[in-house]
Amino acid sequence: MAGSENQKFCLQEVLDSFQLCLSPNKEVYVEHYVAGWRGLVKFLNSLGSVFGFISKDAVSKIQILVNFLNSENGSQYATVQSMVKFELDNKLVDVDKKGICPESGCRTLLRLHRALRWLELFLECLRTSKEDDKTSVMCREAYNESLAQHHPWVVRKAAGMAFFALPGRPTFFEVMNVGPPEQVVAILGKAVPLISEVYLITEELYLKHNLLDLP
Ligand code: 1Q0
Repeated sequence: MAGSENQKFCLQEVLDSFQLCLSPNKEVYVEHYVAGWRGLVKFLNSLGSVFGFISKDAVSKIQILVNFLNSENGSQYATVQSMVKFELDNKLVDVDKKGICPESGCRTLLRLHRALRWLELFLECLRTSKEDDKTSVMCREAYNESLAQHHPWVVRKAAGMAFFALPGRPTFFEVMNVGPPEQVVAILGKAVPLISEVYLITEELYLKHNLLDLP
């Protein structure tokens, strides 16, 4: 994946990845899940270095999951469902306290999963926004309602500062690289329910196995 974060972003690619994420029996493919995040990191990188600390964290989490996929146990990481089963059955998850498995697949994916909720809220806001609505406000509101609850003060502060550097809605839509605003809105209309479905399936799975607070 070296260098792939620097290529030009296209919203359609992200949509395709999240579309491929769900198996016929509604399991979540890790490969396509991380591909979706890779696409989003490309977008973030194209917004400038202010967001470097965010994309760096996302890239390192993507890499942890890719390493699992490429490991000898790779097939166990094919779906989020099989990953959860494999790691729990083999005691590869720090269920209570950070310790033996600080970089388990389950805790790593949980961080991206929480960020996916932010993305869902943000994209829905963007989809229904008006021309002069501020992306920074939409982004902050979505963040406060989701990810912020899992971040310490210092990260919340840094994120809050970065949001000020977000470009306005017109530039944002341009960077999405799918055509005129109506087209962006149409694609967002397809992307948001997909992302929401992937989020809900993962949320229910983690809830069922009591994994939503993994350290
Ligand atoms: C467009 C603006 C992007 C704003 C992203 C909002 C999220 C802010 C997150 C701040 C993260 C700060 C870095 C460190 C965080 C970690 O401490 C935390 C916990 O991990 P750990 O190992 O310490 O327990 N990590 C996380 O919470 C994961 C955060 C991942 C954020 C991934 C964001 C990827 C960016 C996506 C750009 C999306 C653009 C949306 C519009 C595109 C249209 C489809």
